[in-house]
Amino acid sequence: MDGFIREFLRELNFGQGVALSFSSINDQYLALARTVRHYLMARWLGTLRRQFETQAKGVAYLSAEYLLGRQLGNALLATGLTDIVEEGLAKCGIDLATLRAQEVEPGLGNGGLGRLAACFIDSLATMSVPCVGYGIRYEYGIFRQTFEDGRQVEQPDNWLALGSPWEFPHPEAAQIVNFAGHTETYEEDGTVRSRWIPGWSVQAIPYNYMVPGYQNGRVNTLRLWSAVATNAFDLRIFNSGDYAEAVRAQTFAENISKVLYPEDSTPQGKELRLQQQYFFVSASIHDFIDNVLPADFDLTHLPDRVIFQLNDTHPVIGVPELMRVLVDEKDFDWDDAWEITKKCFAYTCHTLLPEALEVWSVDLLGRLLPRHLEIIYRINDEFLDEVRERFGDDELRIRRMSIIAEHPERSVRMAYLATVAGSKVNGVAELHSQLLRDKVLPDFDEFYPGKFINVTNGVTPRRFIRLANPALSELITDALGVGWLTDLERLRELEPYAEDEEFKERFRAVKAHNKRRLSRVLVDRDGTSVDDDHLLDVMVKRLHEYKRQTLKLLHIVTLYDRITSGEVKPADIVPRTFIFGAKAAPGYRMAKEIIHLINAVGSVVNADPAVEGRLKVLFPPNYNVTLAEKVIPAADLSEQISLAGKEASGTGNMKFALNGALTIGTDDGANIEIRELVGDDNFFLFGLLEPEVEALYAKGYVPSSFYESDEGLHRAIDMIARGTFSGGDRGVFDGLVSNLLYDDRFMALADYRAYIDAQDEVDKAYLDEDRWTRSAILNVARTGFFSSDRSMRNYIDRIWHTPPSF
Ligand code: GPV
Repeated sequence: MDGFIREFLRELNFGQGVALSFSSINDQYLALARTVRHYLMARWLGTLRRQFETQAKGVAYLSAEYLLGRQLGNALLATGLTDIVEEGLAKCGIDLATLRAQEVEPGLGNGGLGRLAACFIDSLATMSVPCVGYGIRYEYGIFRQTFEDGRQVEQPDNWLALGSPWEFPHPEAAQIVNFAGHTETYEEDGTVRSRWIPGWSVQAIPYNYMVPGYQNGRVNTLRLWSAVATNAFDLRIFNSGDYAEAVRAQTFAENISKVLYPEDSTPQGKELRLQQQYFFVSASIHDFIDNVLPADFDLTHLPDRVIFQLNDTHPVIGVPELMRVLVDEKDFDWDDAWEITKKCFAYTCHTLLPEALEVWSVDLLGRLLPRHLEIIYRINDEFLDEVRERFGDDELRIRRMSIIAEHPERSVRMAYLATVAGSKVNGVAELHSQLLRDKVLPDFDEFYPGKFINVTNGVTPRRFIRLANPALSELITDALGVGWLTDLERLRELEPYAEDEEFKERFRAVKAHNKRRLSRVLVDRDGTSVDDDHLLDVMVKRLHEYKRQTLKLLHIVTLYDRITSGEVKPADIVPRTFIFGAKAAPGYRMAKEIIHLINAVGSVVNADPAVEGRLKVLFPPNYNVTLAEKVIPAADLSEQISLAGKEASGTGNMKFALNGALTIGTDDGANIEIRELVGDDNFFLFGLLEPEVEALYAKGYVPSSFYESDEGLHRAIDMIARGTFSGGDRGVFDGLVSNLLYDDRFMALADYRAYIDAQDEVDKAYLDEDRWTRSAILNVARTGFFSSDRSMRNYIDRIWHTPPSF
């Protein structure tokens, strides 16, 4: 401990340049972060050295998003230093928790997809599998959400403002990334070759982050790219005296990594976004070839050294980029290059929503990346030749399968390109993978037998159990001993404890403790609180119509109606606190109206004395990883109520179950696998099944018929329409109400009655404390499958073939 104190004070004095007695909390946080970093450094350098020596095959995970969450707690956990640091700081009169709270989380992702990437790299480091995570160092991450009069207002997320102690910039390892210009052919040794004459370029500066394994001596690397103007470009204009133009050029270049697109599941068809994608993928592929491989490496053997995993379609432009590098820069012939490329990529699809399948117009691609467009055309021509060889001149099939779509405008279907190039294509939960094969890409499944597989998502137990829920972790360790955190199926051994009275009592105490902890956090940040004796009912996830936050609202309005109409006495209902957490994409109008309605319902319900405090609706703004770590461990009920067939997997659902919340959910995504594991008695299932949804769409869905025939629904919708939550103004939620009654794409009204009935079952179950506790313990005991360590084992065995290295 004395060693730690010395190092810490040294960082404070020499790194921050302040004396302890004059230091701010931020000084102390930065000094502590750098001190903890020292303890990981030997492992990091060791990992890099051994990796270079062994030249073992590794994963290059290509992802436009990494939703990392705070780093300090995880770094302390990885080193096993938490206790020493806590005591050492206490001797200096400093509270570790205060310093941890000072960290601004790097919000370099939107939601599930970005958080999944962060869980995966954590698991790979913990399993000693070589991996480099590649992505973008956005200067501004996901916006900070505030509410004004109940409406979402976005603030910039200046996460770097107070210092960024976890990153290591390496300007000397910059890559040049080119754009635009034209292509030309030329002759060399009697063969006609192509080359790209780019129009402009930027520099990609890598910033390295440590990805520590859990107490295993390994530290992998996350390498995020930042864009700056090339010096040459800059200086030439500057010297010509056009200073404004020089500044403009710089701004233009630096815009590329300026801000994360706050879209979730819908591609924003903007040129800048395509620039971002090519920027990080090109820099990453060159970085791997130049800096990870030895200088004399024969790229014929590239597939023995790396697999580039495409996290959805965002990095798919890497496919033509690798082809371009091999053919244009490294003189491979086309066929050899294609054989190599096909083995080097694999593709994960994260959606089924047709509007979320990314396409780029040929016009834009041709302007920004002319050589890549030529390469994509050739890949497509050769692919369609193969299709013709197999199926004859089936023109309809050819049109269906073409990587190039002709309508509404000529464009490149990035998911098709990824499927043709990828050695494997995986969905993220059983149902999703099945629907991907049967509904989204059936021609490709027929054409490529064995290419489509499932890998069900997972979450890291280090962050989402050990760090987020220390009280539960201690209880588990008391029962099972150590070792479960890296072998999460061992949670099964908790099953007998579901009948153990003392254990059950302690389990309830853990929940109560976590609720009080959450309550303190909410008091601090928003001046709200959670009542101890309330059922805590939580729906946290991006705001999306398909996820159906409106269905949750209809339930709350129905309960409110039961009270205000006199149907039930407040004292006779199970008291509940509802927590919503959700950001809406800034341009997604319906999502923003739903946010407004949640806040409006909250204001009315929370203030109405008739409710006698038995219902409470909280919507803490700016839901992020940091808040998730406090909310999830406190929850009793997890809301996973997407329309069946729309949520690819969900990963929040897994975090809740592992923390002992019961799920109320539809037969969708990974909910299905959760229910199979925990058992019907410990899961509240409701709603249409996916085939029923399809049948109802096919026969013609008329939402208003449900409104007409269900009194409770009728009353709930009328309350909203009448202005109950908008001071009598009927206009405010008119758009939302009309949407529900006359469109309701995601069938909230069709599932309303089943949902309300299931919620009434929840109430009954909650009143039986013993039964509830038993179910909650069984949820923990039976969901060890959802560790991202298991997901990673699946990827390794079925796709990557990258065994643990050392
Ligand atoms: I596509 N997902 C996301 O967060 N952003 C996206 O752009 C796309 C998908 C999510 C899915 O919606 C979740 O169901 C899934 O659990 C998650 O990706 C991780 O696979």
